[in-house]
Amino acid sequence: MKFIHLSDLHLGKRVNEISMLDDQKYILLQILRIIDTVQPDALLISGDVYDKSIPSAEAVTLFDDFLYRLAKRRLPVLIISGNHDSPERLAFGGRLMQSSGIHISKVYDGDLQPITLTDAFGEVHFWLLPFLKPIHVRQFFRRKPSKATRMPAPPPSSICRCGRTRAMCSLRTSSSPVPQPASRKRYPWAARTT
Ligand SMILES: [Mn+2]
Repeated sequence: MKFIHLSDLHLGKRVNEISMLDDQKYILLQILRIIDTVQPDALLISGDVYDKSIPSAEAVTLFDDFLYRLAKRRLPVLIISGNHDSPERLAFGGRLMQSSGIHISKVYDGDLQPITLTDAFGEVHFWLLPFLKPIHVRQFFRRKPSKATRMPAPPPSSICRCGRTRAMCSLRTSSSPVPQPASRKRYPWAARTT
């Protein structure tokens, strides 16, 4: 399967207070031209559609126009949200757009189903896993550690006076005195300064 992979469009980005929107408009037109020439089976947009989680109206309008032009070409589009995107805002209207071939990752809820596209060689499965942090997925993967992974407590006889297990103890022998911090009495100048 032949597909074009895009990411990090960062639509609406400003650099040193200068809007990149005109450049981004130009780049998206160039991408449409490449699509018309290359004729891919799908377009992937892998995160950071926008530069901010609340994008500017101009950035939203630009992306809306881009999606419309892609849908008119009957080109399947697969989009995931990146760390700059708001997954909820990017997913707005996503289920409605599916019938137009625009597939946007939903807000992660522990359940992921692939989008399956087919070409002359067979099926290709796309798993739209958006950018996630451990805090987003932890609630869906609560598992107790298995018995095999739980470490048994060492028997008391194997613990050295220094608190480490005998195997880990650098003293190697339990009869050696545990080193104590040097007494301040040995350094009379230290006592004078306090
Ligand atoms: Mn990025």
